[in-house]
Amino acid sequence: MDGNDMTTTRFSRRAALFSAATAITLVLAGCGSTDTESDSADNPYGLITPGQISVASVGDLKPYTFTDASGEFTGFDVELFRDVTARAGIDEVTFTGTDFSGLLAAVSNEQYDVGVAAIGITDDRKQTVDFSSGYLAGFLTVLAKDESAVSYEDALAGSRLGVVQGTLQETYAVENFPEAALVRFPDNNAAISALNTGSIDAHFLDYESAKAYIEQYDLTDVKDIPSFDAPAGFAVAKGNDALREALDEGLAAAMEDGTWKELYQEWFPGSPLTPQYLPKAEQTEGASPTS
Ligand code: SNW
Repeated sequence: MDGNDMTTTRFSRRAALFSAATAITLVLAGCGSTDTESDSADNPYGLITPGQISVASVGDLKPYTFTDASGEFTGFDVELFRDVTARAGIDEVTFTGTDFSGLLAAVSNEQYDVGVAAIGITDDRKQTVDFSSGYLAGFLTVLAKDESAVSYEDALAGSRLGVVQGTLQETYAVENFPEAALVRFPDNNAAISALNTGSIDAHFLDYESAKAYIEQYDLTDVKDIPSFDAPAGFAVAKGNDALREALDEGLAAAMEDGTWKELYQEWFPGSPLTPQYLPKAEQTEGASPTS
């Protein structure tokens, strides 16, 4: 059975369930029941499994989202998401590692309730999913073994440049590094292995992950490119407004009471704070992201 068959089966099952549920609702409605109201009271955010939120993520984007030694998901985005969902009264959160290239489609197909993986909000992606408000604005980084390996001044012409498929880095490279030979990888670990063994000259990824890999291996940050116009957000299926609004409310509360700031400083020590995500009383104190 291929992926399409599975999707079809799932949708037809859902359709069958839906018509069964509709029939029951109509019968109950005839008896004067308020079944529709109690349905939304039991599952106010339209979760696939009521009371439990399933999250599509990636396992190798340290320190945003990654699996620790015991296989547990953690990182800035993960812990912020747990905090935000707890505020919405959802305590059961299950994370699954997926390939980034299929992540938004999986959320759109309702295989998962949410996508959490430093996913930059863009108009392009908004055609597939809806997003919470932004919660993280940073840089895209070109990482190489050493400065002499590539020439940024020549827009990486002739260099073999790794990108993870489906990322903003891929889009940016196609537009801005036309003379580079792009090598697409399913995830960062595969790309970093290729960089370490010399089969690519550089890898293009998110700034904080680049920093983490620099600490782990002997690598160099060649260039940081601002991506503040595409802050990361939580992705939900199109039209799931109840869930999106609950996430927005939780995010606003986590920013206002200093939780966002605490998590940011824990996971991204030394990185500049973004003023608009700080408590209102502190917003003038923060460094601007361009400083
Ligand atoms: O656009 C940035 C945002 O400003 C912040 O720095 C967090 O990362 C971004 O959302 C970009 N992230 C990439 C993307 O959205 C890669 C995500 C990934 O590798 N999972 O395509």
